[in-house]
Amino acid sequence: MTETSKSSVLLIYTGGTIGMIENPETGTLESFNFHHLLDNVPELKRLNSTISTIQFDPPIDSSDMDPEKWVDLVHIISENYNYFDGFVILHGTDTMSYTASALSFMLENLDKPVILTGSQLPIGVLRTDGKENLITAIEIAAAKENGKAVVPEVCILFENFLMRGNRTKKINAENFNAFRSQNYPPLARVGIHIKYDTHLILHNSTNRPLRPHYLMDPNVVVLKIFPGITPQTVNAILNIPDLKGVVMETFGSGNAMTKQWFLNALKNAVDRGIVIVNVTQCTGGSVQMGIYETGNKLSETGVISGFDITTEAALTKLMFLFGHSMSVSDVEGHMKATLVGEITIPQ
Ligand code: ASN
Repeated sequence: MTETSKSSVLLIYTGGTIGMIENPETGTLESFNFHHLLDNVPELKRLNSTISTIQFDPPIDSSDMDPEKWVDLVHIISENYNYFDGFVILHGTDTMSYTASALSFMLENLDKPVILTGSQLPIGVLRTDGKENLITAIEIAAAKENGKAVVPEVCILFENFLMRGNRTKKINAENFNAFRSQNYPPLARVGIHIKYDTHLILHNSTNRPLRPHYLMDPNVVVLKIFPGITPQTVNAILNIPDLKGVVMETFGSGNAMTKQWFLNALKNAVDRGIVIVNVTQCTGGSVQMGIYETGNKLSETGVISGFDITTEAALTKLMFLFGHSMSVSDVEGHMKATLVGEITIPQ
């Protein structure tokens, strides 16, 4: 039986469409304040949990999210950690997968739920998806079994699915089902009941207390390969001053051009200590550099496989690892291993 009674949840409002309101003069959606949001969901008072709130001042569109604000979130969670059973972060959908990925690395030894949600339509709009998402997220953050959190992970709850945050991508700008976790099954399916798939959920097995991390190095970049990409473009990116890590989005199972200028540019960057992680441009599946000659050639340059990691998780993981001043070989070692369930390592 899942117990939700007497749980306390901290609701952190960062902004996003869920709390926006239409500016009558310009017709654009702008962030509004938290009280407006709560006024529109009187149902919250009927939940069994005690809910406390805190808001970003000012609330932001999630396009303005950045590593400093992830640090703010980590501060809020760690300073309130002992007073709450779970945390719900209301967040814009556009960068929600980046924030969920970053927090999964920054909150080491997490043993309480941190559930991100938001909506496609503002909460004051009649057909809003925000109410259901908010209420379900609180229910999940409050859920306990034998006194322990049911889902002690950083997750995204959106419409019908509860997903491991660092496995998600925003895949639709229109549908209410806006997120997918292609390479890992949902942790729960939300319908009339919330059905948890308990064997898929990670539990902190160390028994160590929460260890919050506050250091992220932004000297990373995404290089998306496309047919016709020029040497000027590739070289300009790989020679960015202070660049430490590259998430290289390649074709299919990790393939890219075999042109010599390209392979030389990669090898040269790797020799200068830049970590280049190969991830696929596809929304699902894994990099397997041994399958095709093209992938093999990439391997020979020193590019490493990201396996089935998402771009969002690879980028924030590089920021996190370099933020802790790790050596290149340590960063490479960690990129090839899973820290918090972000990669399926092939057997
Ligand atoms: N632009 C909004 C945001 O990411 C989109 C949303 O929340 N649906 O903040």
